[in-house]
Amino acid sequence: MGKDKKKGGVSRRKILKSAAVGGVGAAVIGAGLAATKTPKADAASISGELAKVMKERGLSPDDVLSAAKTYVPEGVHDPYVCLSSGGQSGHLFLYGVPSMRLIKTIAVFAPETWQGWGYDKESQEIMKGGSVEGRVVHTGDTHHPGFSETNGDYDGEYAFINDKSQGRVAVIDTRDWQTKQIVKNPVLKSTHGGTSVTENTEYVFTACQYAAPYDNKYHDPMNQKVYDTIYRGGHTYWKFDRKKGRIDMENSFTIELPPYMQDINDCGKRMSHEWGFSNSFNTERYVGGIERGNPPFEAGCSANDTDFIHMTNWKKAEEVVKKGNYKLINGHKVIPMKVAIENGLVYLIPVMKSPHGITVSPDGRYILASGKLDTHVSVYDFKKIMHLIENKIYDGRDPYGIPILSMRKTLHGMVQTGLGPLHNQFDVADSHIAYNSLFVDSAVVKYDYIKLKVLDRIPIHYNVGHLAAVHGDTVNPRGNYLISLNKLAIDRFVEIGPLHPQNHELIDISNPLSKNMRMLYAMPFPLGEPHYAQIIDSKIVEKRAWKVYPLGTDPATMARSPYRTLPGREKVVRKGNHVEVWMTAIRSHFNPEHIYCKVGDKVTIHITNLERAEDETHDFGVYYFNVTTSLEPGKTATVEFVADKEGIYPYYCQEFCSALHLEMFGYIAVLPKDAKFPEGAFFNNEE
Ligand code: CUK
Ligand code: CUA
Repeated sequence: MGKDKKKGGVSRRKILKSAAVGGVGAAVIGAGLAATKTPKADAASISGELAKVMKERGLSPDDVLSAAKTYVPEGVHDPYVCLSSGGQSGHLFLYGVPSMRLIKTIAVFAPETWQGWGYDKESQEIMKGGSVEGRVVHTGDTHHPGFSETNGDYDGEYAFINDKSQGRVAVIDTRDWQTKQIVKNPVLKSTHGGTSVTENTEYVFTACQYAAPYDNKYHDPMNQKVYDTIYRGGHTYWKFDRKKGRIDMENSFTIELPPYMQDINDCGKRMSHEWGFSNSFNTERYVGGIERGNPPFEAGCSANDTDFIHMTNWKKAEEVVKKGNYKLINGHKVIPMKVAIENGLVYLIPVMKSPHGITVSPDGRYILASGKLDTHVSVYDFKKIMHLIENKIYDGRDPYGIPILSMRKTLHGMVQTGLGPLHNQFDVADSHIAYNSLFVDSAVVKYDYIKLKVLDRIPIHYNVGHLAAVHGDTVNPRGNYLISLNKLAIDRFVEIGPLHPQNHELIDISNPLSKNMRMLYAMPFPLGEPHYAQIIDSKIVEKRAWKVYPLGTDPATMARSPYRTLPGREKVVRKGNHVEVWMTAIRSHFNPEHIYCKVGDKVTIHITNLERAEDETHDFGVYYFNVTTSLEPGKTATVEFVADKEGIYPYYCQEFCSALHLEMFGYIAVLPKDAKFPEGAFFNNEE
């Protein structure tokens, strides 16, 4: 059966109103359902039916209210989309809010066969761009997605994502939500913090995690002196070229930092615009040695009562780099610590024991840090910080000479939220309301970060990491929904063995003045462990999304592919032992349908999907050669392999594109070296 996309659905294509439904009783919901689901039925009869369903399914009025607040009718778009990291899957995921319907896997650091990611030449080249010391590494650990921003709010044009495991950053273009670039940090092995962006996406900021030598050589990790002098962390500022939509490696730089494990980071806003902040742990510089009877890292790295917030000034750093005051290490500009100190680029502020999250308030004045082993969120006041910096009032220096600012003199105050506070998000600007995740307590706390008062608390299931609110880390948070990205999901979903999904719980925060956060929905997330996520207004991204590609587009460049093939221009050419094919695909055939080559030939197939109709995707599945691609309407993609074995290799379209989809196939015929090609094996329609 074919899929006729033209029929139905269109009339309901609207975006739900952004505001969450607030304060409706079950009876009103009955009427609402009547209005959207079955327009001809009257409200009274639906209410009767609703009561019956509630009874049969054991639903309370509360459950029904939650359902009404999350239900998005068939054919209606969600008002928001959530861009979630996908942890060890190496991907990103996009789902609608409040329906929690999964919309897309965005393949980034790891191969993904549906989209041909890592299996066609164009994506293989992008992956190669992120090579790790010369090796193409196909694993990734995505943590903190960040939308590009204009004036401190998401503009939704690009998204960035870090790979903690390999110290990489990727750029995604939201015209087609595809990865366009992967870059490897030339000096840092793992970058955990970030990606967070500066107010106008001048830079994408990532902080180091595990300190290591910059030089990729051996230096004994258990020798304290070696560790102290050669191991290094850093803050990397990746220059983003908005016009090209790519990171500009040439104008990116790293500020050298001590071998403390810099952790989560955030960019300043407004008054703190020029600064980047990160937390850190292991300011002890503990080198471990569990093998020799020493305490493990977990103990040695959390011995001190305080660690450091690191703050670096990218604006001044930019000038220092312009003056040539940097070292080139592995071809990358590094501002040595000494230069950074002399130029006032770096300061440390003590923060409670083994901190984790750090988030800058919408107005840029307050920096919220929470300590995993502390029960508080520490709220630092940027004005107090700047007062100390401007007057050079230091509490001493760390062993590397970096000025330390007094914790007492920079704190606005602390608010006790509970056990294991990790991350923060903000409610509508000027409300001064933030939400704090409590990993150990398995709860989310709503609090006023100016009055330092806890307002509300809700249990979650279980062990929450990050939180995401609508535009919740921008200058203009929108409130309404909060997602709790939980690590454990014990007992929440159908039992399926030892590997559990994570659990994303949707919480209603539509009334910032009310005390009642309200649990709405739980979504199992079975695709790697998400860390951070950002929720963006759907209207912003829908405006930008392309419906189809202009005919012959290479998504890697978003420009016309040199291999674009128009109907009638298909050809198969053999030069030496290279067979090159210019192929087209349209319902429901490939042209050519037969490709001849000989054992040992390199085979390159450029395929253009000639379709102009939306969602008429074809693709190219082929036996044995371990290549594939997705062919969205208008796209040109290339697969390449060596025909190393004699035989017949069927290929076909794997998308059910029409009634005659099964007939959309062909053969690659690999002849023995000494065999003769049949008549018409090669053709060339060139003018
Ligand atoms: S980290 Cu995972 S819960 Cu990478 Cu932002 Cu805190
Ligand atoms: Cu094209 Cu199936």
